[in-house]
Amino acid sequence: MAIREASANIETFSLRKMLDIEDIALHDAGNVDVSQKLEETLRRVRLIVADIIRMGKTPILIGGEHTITYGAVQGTVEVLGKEIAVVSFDAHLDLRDEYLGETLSHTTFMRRTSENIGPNKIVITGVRAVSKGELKYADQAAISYIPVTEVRRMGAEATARQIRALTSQSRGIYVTIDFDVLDPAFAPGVGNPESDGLSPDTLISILNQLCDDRVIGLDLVEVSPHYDSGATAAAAARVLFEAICSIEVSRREVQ
Ligand SMILES: [Mn+2]
Repeated sequence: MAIREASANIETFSLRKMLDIEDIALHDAGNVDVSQKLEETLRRVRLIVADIIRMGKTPILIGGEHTITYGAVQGTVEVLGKEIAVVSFDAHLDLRDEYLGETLSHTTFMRRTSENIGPNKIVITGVRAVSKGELKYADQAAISYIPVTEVRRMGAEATARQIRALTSQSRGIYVTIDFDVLDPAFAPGVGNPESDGLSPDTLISILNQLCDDRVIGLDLVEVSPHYDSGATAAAAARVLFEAICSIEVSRREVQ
């Protein structure tokens, strides 16, 4: 709701892509009713995402808890099969096997997703906050991750090229943006802020290069209005606008 409200208060024109988001056919499908039971909420997300993809459209989800990505990827796989890649932007790996007794939460959902589509189809970018166990699992399972220091060393363009190369065997990419990938200076209103993060310019520049007609779904999550002055929600709306404009420009070129 906070990002939706913020989106009404920022300019809609993308100077990066020379496109006005108001000139793109978008539909706001409203909010998913969240159940007290996580499994039920995930089931709803899965069904809705599958429906939207079956209609030939691209679901864009906004949250909230990162665990929704697990349901969204399940819905995507239901329609398109497992030959898809998941491209994540996140300070964390979210690869724990369990956390506080739970096997399905925002700290473990990428492990479950890896078990669903296969570890070689996951790329996590902007990483800087990990546990030893997660690193061990990532290395053993051959999950690709690009630490934030590597992003800075390579620059946005080369980072996007590397993500493309790592996912070139897949039929499409599902992009998930945990907003804690940004530095808390730019996005303080997130559940688990981690210093030493990306700038909005770097994130948007990577997305501008990466988000094309191969994107089959996208989400932006973990924005927490309780911790926010409004700056995080406004930045989230801007990042979403730029990602959507990038997808649209690429599709118009293909047509
Ligand atoms: Mn995170």
